[in-house]
Amino acid sequence: MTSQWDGDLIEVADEAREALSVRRPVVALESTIISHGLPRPENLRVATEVESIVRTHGAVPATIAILDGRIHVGLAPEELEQVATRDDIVKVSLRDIATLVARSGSGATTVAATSHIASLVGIRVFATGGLGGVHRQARDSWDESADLSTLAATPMTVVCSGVKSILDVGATLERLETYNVGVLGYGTDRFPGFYLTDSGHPVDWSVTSPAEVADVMRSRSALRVTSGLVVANPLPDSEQLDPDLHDRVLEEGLRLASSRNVKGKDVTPFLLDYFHRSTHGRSLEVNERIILRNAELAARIAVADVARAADGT
Ligand code: PSU
Ligand code: MN
Repeated sequence: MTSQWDGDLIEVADEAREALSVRRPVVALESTIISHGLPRPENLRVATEVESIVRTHGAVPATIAILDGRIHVGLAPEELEQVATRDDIVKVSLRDIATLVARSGSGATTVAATSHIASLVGIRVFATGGLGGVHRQARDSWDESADLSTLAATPMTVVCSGVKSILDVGATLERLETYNVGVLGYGTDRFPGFYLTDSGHPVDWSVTSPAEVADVMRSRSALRVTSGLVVANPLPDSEQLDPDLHDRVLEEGLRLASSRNVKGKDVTPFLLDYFHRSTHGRSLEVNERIILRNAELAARIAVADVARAADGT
Protein backbone atom coordinates (compact mmCIF):
# COMPACT_ATOMS: atom_id res chain seq x y z
CA MET A 1 0.00 0.00 0.00
CA THR A 2 1.32 3.47 -0.82
CA SER A 3 1.45 5.56 2.29
CA GLN A 4 -0.75 8.60 2.05
CA TRP A 5 0.10 9.81 5.50
CA ASP A 6 3.20 11.33 7.03
CA GLY A 7 5.34 8.51 8.42
CA ASP A 8 7.12 10.98 10.70
CA LEU A 9 3.85 11.71 12.45
CA ILE A 10 2.13 8.33 12.30
CA GLU A 11 3.73 5.02 13.14
CA VAL A 12 1.72 2.00 12.06
CA ALA A 13 2.91 -1.09 13.95
CA ASP A 14 4.38 -3.84 11.75
CA GLU A 15 1.54 -6.30 12.29
CA ALA A 16 -1.16 -3.77 11.35
CA ARG A 17 0.87 -2.37 8.43
CA GLU A 18 1.41 -5.80 6.94
CA ALA A 19 -2.24 -6.75 7.39
CA LEU A 20 -3.41 -3.55 5.70
CA SER A 21 -1.00 -3.98 2.81
CA VAL A 22 -2.37 -7.45 1.98
CA ARG A 23 -5.96 -6.58 2.92
CA ARG A 24 -6.22 -8.74 5.98
CA PRO A 25 -8.80 -7.66 8.57
CA VAL A 26 -7.79 -4.94 11.04
CA VAL A 27 -9.89 -3.46 13.87
CA ALA A 28 -9.10 -0.03 15.30
CA LEU A 29 -9.49 0.47 19.06
CA GLU A 30 -9.65 3.76 20.93
CA SER A 31 -7.54 4.68 23.95
CA THR A 32 -9.62 7.27 25.87
CA ILE A 33 -11.64 4.37 27.15
CA ILE A 34 -8.37 3.02 28.65
CA SER A 35 -7.01 6.26 30.13
CA HIS A 36 -10.22 8.04 31.13
CA GLY A 37 -13.12 5.57 30.76
CA LEU A 38 -12.02 2.72 33.04
CA PRO A 39 -10.36 2.78 36.46
CA ARG A 40 -6.86 1.41 37.13
CA PRO A 41 -5.79 -1.35 37.21
CA GLU A 42 -8.76 -2.88 35.38
CA ASN A 43 -8.11 -0.58 32.41
CA LEU A 44 -4.90 -2.34 31.34
CA ARG A 45 -6.37 -5.80 31.79
CA VAL A 46 -9.45 -4.91 29.72
CA ALA A 47 -7.38 -3.23 26.98
CA THR A 48 -5.25 -6.36 26.72
CA GLU A 49 -8.25 -8.69 26.66
CA VAL A 50 -9.92 -6.58 23.98
CA GLU A 51 -6.87 -6.95 21.75
CA SER A 52 -6.79 -10.67 22.35
CA ILE A 53 -10.48 -11.18 21.53
CA VAL A 54 -9.99 -9.33 18.23
CA ARG A 55 -7.15 -11.75 17.41
CA THR A 56 -9.21 -14.79 18.44
CA HIS A 57 -11.82 -13.75 15.89
CA GLY A 58 -9.40 -13.42 13.03
CA ALA A 59 -8.43 -9.74 12.88
CA VAL A 60 -5.42 -7.66 13.87
CA PRO A 61 -6.09 -5.15 16.70
CA ALA A 62 -4.77 -1.62 16.28
CA THR A 63 -5.13 0.46 19.43
CA ILE A 64 -4.51 4.12 18.61
CA ALA A 65 -2.80 6.62 20.93
CA ILE A 66 -0.27 9.45 20.89
CA LEU A 67 2.97 8.93 22.78
CA ASP A 68 5.59 11.67 23.08
CA GLY A 69 4.45 13.41 19.93
CA ARG A 70 4.06 10.34 17.73
CA ILE A 71 0.71 8.90 16.66
CA HIS A 72 0.74 5.13 17.10
CA VAL A 73 -1.61 2.80 15.23
CA GLY A 74 -1.07 -0.50 17.05
CA LEU A 75 0.69 -0.49 20.40
CA ALA A 76 3.36 -2.80 21.80
CA PRO A 77 2.45 -4.18 25.26
CA GLU A 78 4.65 -1.64 27.05
CA GLU A 79 3.08 1.19 25.05
CA LEU A 80 -0.40 0.00 26.01
CA GLU A 81 0.79 -0.01 29.61
CA GLN A 82 1.95 3.60 29.29
CA VAL A 83 -1.50 4.66 28.08
CA ALA A 84 -3.09 2.87 31.03
CA THR A 85 -0.75 4.13 33.74
CA ARG A 86 0.92 7.45 32.83
CA ASP A 87 -0.53 10.51 34.53
CA ASP A 88 0.27 12.89 31.67
CA ILE A 89 -2.04 11.24 29.13
CA VAL A 90 -4.61 13.81 28.00
CA LYS A 91 -7.95 13.11 26.35
CA VAL A 92 -7.55 13.96 22.66
CA SER A 93 -10.35 14.73 20.27
CA LEU A 94 -9.74 15.37 16.58
CA ARG A 95 -9.13 19.09 17.06
CA ASP A 96 -6.38 18.41 19.64
CA ILE A 97 -4.26 15.92 17.69
CA ALA A 98 -2.14 18.43 15.76
CA THR A 99 -1.44 20.62 18.79
CA LEU A 100 -0.45 17.66 20.94
CA VAL A 101 1.84 16.27 18.25
CA ALA A 102 3.47 19.68 17.70
CA ARG A 103 4.21 19.84 21.42
CA SER A 104 5.49 16.25 21.64
CA GLY A 105 2.75 15.45 24.14
CA SER A 106 0.99 12.20 24.93
CA GLY A 107 -2.69 11.51 24.70
CA ALA A 108 -5.48 9.00 24.38
CA THR A 109 -7.78 9.29 21.39
CA THR A 110 -11.58 9.58 21.56
CA VAL A 111 -13.92 8.01 19.03
CA ALA A 112 -13.56 11.16 16.90
CA ALA A 113 -9.75 11.20 16.95
CA THR A 114 -9.46 7.41 16.58
CA SER A 115 -11.87 7.29 13.62
CA HIS A 116 -9.98 10.03 11.82
CA ILE A 117 -6.56 8.41 12.23
CA ALA A 118 -7.82 4.90 11.51
CA SER A 119 -9.51 6.05 8.34
CA LEU A 120 -6.38 7.88 7.24
CA VAL A 121 -4.36 4.65 7.33
CA GLY A 122 -7.05 2.55 5.61
CA ILE A 123 -8.78 0.82 8.54
CA ARG A 124 -12.53 0.40 7.99
CA VAL A 125 -13.84 -1.06 11.27
CA PHE A 126 -13.53 0.27 14.81
CA ALA A 127 -14.79 -1.12 18.14
CA THR A 128 -15.62 0.84 21.26
CA GLY A 129 -18.02 0.78 24.22
CA GLY A 130 -20.21 3.82 23.72
CA LEU A 131 -20.21 6.74 21.35
CA GLY A 132 -20.11 10.32 22.60
CA GLY A 133 -23.30 12.24 21.90
CA VAL A 134 -25.57 15.12 22.80
CA HIS A 135 -25.47 15.92 26.51
CA ARG A 136 -28.58 16.57 28.54
CA GLN A 137 -29.07 20.32 28.84
CA ALA A 138 -27.26 20.75 25.51
CA ARG A 139 -29.84 23.40 24.71
CA ASP A 140 -28.04 25.60 27.27
CA SER A 141 -24.53 24.16 27.33
CA TRP A 142 -24.17 23.35 23.59
CA ASP A 143 -22.28 20.23 24.69
CA GLU A 144 -22.38 17.78 21.79
CA SER A 145 -19.50 15.36 21.29
CA ALA A 146 -17.26 15.89 18.27
CA ASP A 147 -17.69 12.12 17.79
CA LEU A 148 -20.90 12.98 15.93
CA SER A 149 -19.59 15.70 13.61
CA THR A 150 -16.48 13.62 12.92
CA LEU A 151 -18.55 10.59 11.93
CA ALA A 152 -20.48 12.89 9.60
CA ALA A 153 -17.31 13.14 7.52
CA THR A 154 -15.46 9.90 8.23
CA PRO A 155 -16.32 6.62 6.48
CA MET A 156 -15.76 4.39 9.51
CA THR A 157 -17.88 1.49 10.72
CA VAL A 158 -18.10 1.88 14.51
CA VAL A 159 -19.35 -1.01 16.61
CA CYS A 160 -20.71 0.26 19.95
CA SER A 161 -23.58 -0.32 22.38
CA GLY A 162 -25.24 3.00 21.72
CA VAL A 163 -24.50 5.97 23.93
CA LYS A 164 -24.46 6.19 27.70
CA SER A 165 -27.70 7.15 29.40
CA ILE A 166 -25.84 10.11 30.91
CA LEU A 167 -26.50 11.66 27.48
CA ASP A 168 -29.69 12.68 25.72
CA VAL A 169 -30.19 9.53 23.63
CA GLY A 170 -33.10 10.84 21.56
CA ALA A 171 -31.26 14.04 20.64
CA THR A 172 -28.14 12.03 19.77
CA LEU A 173 -30.15 9.85 17.37
CA GLU A 174 -31.59 12.99 15.76
CA ARG A 175 -28.10 14.42 15.28
CA LEU A 176 -26.85 11.14 13.76
CA GLU A 177 -29.70 11.42 11.27
CA THR A 178 -28.83 15.05 10.46
CA TYR A 179 -25.19 14.04 9.92
CA ASN A 180 -26.03 11.15 7.56
CA VAL A 181 -24.49 8.61 9.92
CA GLY A 182 -26.04 5.19 9.27
CA VAL A 183 -27.35 3.26 12.27
CA LEU A 184 -27.87 -0.51 12.18
CA GLY A 185 -29.23 -2.42 15.16
CA TYR A 186 -27.39 -5.71 15.48
CA GLY A 187 -30.00 -8.40 16.14
CA THR A 188 -32.44 -5.75 17.34
CA ASP A 189 -34.74 -2.99 16.16
CA ARG A 190 -34.15 -1.03 19.37
CA PHE A 191 -31.24 1.35 19.96
CA PRO A 192 -29.23 -0.08 22.87
CA GLY A 193 -28.85 1.94 26.07
CA PHE A 194 -25.26 0.93 26.84
CA TYR A 195 -25.71 -0.46 30.41
CA LEU A 196 -29.28 -1.31 29.41
CA THR A 197 -30.34 -3.52 26.51
CA ASP A 198 -32.88 -1.02 25.20
CA SER A 199 -32.60 2.78 25.37
CA GLY A 200 -36.31 3.13 24.68
CA HIS A 201 -35.69 4.37 21.14
CA PRO A 202 -36.17 2.38 17.92
CA VAL A 203 -33.73 2.05 15.02
CA ASP A 204 -34.89 1.95 11.41
CA TRP A 205 -32.62 -0.86 10.24
CA SER A 206 -31.52 -4.08 11.78
CA VAL A 207 -29.04 -6.73 10.67
CA THR A 208 -28.33 -10.20 11.96
CA SER A 209 -24.88 -11.13 10.64
CA PRO A 210 -21.43 -9.64 10.00
CA ALA A 211 -21.91 -10.43 6.29
CA GLU A 212 -24.97 -8.16 6.20
CA VAL A 213 -22.95 -5.32 7.72
CA ALA A 214 -20.20 -5.94 5.16
CA ASP A 215 -22.79 -5.69 2.37
CA VAL A 216 -23.91 -2.30 3.67
CA MET A 217 -20.28 -1.14 3.94
CA ARG A 218 -19.63 -2.22 0.39
CA SER A 219 -22.70 -0.39 -0.98
CA ARG A 220 -21.74 2.73 0.93
CA SER A 221 -18.21 2.69 -0.54
CA ALA A 222 -19.55 2.10 -4.04
CA LEU A 223 -21.96 5.00 -3.64
CA ARG A 224 -19.24 7.29 -2.22
CA VAL A 225 -21.15 7.76 1.03
CA THR A 226 -18.38 9.28 3.14
CA SER A 227 -20.13 9.42 6.50
CA GLY A 228 -19.80 6.78 9.20
CA LEU A 229 -21.87 3.71 9.99
CA VAL A 230 -22.81 2.84 13.58
CA VAL A 231 -23.43 -0.83 14.35
CA ALA A 232 -25.37 -0.77 17.62
CA ASN A 233 -24.81 -4.01 19.51
CA PRO A 234 -26.98 -4.48 22.64
CA LEU A 235 -26.16 -6.58 25.67
CA PRO A 236 -28.56 -9.51 26.12
CA ASP A 237 -31.30 -8.75 28.72
CA SER A 238 -29.75 -11.16 31.19
CA GLU A 239 -26.45 -9.24 31.22
CA GLN A 240 -27.67 -5.67 31.54
CA LEU A 241 -27.33 -3.50 34.64
CA ASP A 242 -30.36 -3.68 36.93
CA PRO A 243 -32.60 -0.93 35.49
CA ASP A 244 -33.69 0.37 38.94
CA LEU A 245 -30.10 0.66 40.14
CA HIS A 246 -29.22 2.31 36.84
CA ASP A 247 -31.93 4.97 37.12
CA ARG A 248 -31.12 5.80 40.72
CA VAL A 249 -27.36 6.16 40.18
CA LEU A 250 -27.87 8.19 37.03
CA GLU A 251 -30.07 10.69 38.80
CA GLU A 252 -27.59 11.10 41.68
CA GLY A 253 -24.60 11.40 39.33
CA LEU A 254 -26.23 14.06 37.20
CA ARG A 255 -27.16 16.06 40.28
CA LEU A 256 -23.61 15.86 41.66
CA ALA A 257 -22.00 16.84 38.34
CA SER A 258 -24.20 19.88 38.16
CA SER A 259 -23.63 20.92 41.78
CA ARG A 260 -19.85 20.58 41.35
CA ASN A 261 -20.00 22.51 38.10
CA VAL A 262 -18.28 19.76 36.07
CA LYS A 263 -18.11 20.94 32.46
CA GLY A 264 -16.94 20.16 28.95
CA LYS A 265 -14.78 17.13 28.31
CA ASP A 266 -14.66 16.31 32.03
CA VAL A 267 -18.35 15.43 32.20
CA THR A 268 -18.14 11.93 30.68
CA PRO A 269 -15.17 10.69 32.80
CA PHE A 270 -16.77 12.19 35.95
CA LEU A 271 -20.08 10.39 35.46
CA LEU A 272 -18.45 7.10 34.43
CA ASP A 273 -16.35 7.15 37.58
CA TYR A 274 -19.44 7.97 39.65
CA PHE A 275 -21.29 5.02 38.12
CA HIS A 276 -18.42 2.62 38.78
CA ARG A 277 -18.11 3.65 42.43
CA SER A 278 -21.82 3.87 43.20
CA THR A 279 -22.70 0.48 41.75
CA HIS A 280 -19.78 -1.12 43.66
CA GLY A 281 -18.17 -2.29 40.46
CA ARG A 282 -21.29 -3.76 38.86
CA SER A 283 -21.36 -1.12 36.11
CA LEU A 284 -17.68 -1.79 35.52
CA GLU A 285 -18.36 -5.49 34.91
CA VAL A 286 -21.13 -4.58 32.49
CA ASN A 287 -18.89 -2.03 30.79
CA GLU A 288 -16.17 -4.67 30.30
CA ARG A 289 -18.65 -7.15 28.83
CA ILE A 290 -19.84 -4.51 26.39
CA ILE A 291 -16.36 -3.68 25.16
CA LEU A 292 -15.37 -7.32 24.73
CA ARG A 293 -18.58 -8.17 22.87
CA ASN A 294 -18.14 -5.18 20.57
CA ALA A 295 -14.51 -6.08 19.88
CA GLU A 296 -15.59 -9.59 18.91
CA LEU A 297 -18.33 -8.35 16.60
CA ALA A 298 -16.01 -5.76 15.02
CA ALA A 299 -13.45 -8.49 14.28
CA ARG A 300 -16.13 -10.63 12.63
CA ILE A 301 -17.31 -7.65 10.56
CA ALA A 302 -13.74 -6.85 9.49
CA VAL A 303 -13.31 -10.49 8.43
CA ALA A 304 -16.57 -10.40 6.45
CA ASP A 305 -15.61 -7.08 4.86
CA VAL A 306 -12.31 -8.47 3.62
CA ALA A 307 -14.02 -11.63 2.37
CA ARG A 308 -16.53 -9.54 0.41
CA ALA A 309 -13.75 -7.50 -1.16
CA ALA A 310 -11.91 -10.70 -2.14
CA ASP A 311 -15.09 -12.15 -3.74
CA GLY A 312 -15.50 -8.96 -5.70
CA THR A 313 -19.23 -9.46 -5.11
N1 PSU B 1 -18.45 6.74 26.37
C1 PSU B 1 -18.11 5.76 27.21
N2 PSU B 1 -16.82 5.64 27.65
C2 PSU B 1 -15.85 6.50 27.22
C3 PSU B 1 -16.22 7.50 26.26
C4 PSU B 1 -17.53 7.59 25.88
O1 PSU B 1 -18.96 4.97 27.60
O2 PSU B 1 -14.70 6.38 27.63
C5 PSU B 1 -15.16 8.38 25.68
C6 PSU B 1 -14.95 7.99 24.20
O3 PSU B 1 -13.58 8.09 23.92
C7 PSU B 1 -15.74 9.05 23.46
C8 PSU B 1 -15.50 10.24 24.35
O4 PSU B 1 -15.26 9.27 22.16
O5 PSU B 1 -15.60 9.73 25.68
C9 PSU B 1 -16.49 11.36 24.13
O6 PSU B 1 -16.13 12.44 24.91
P1 PSU B 1 -16.78 13.88 24.66
O7 PSU B 1 -18.20 13.74 25.08
O8 PSU B 1 -15.99 14.81 25.52
O9 PSU B 1 -16.62 14.16 23.19
MN1 MN C 1 -18.39 17.57 25.17
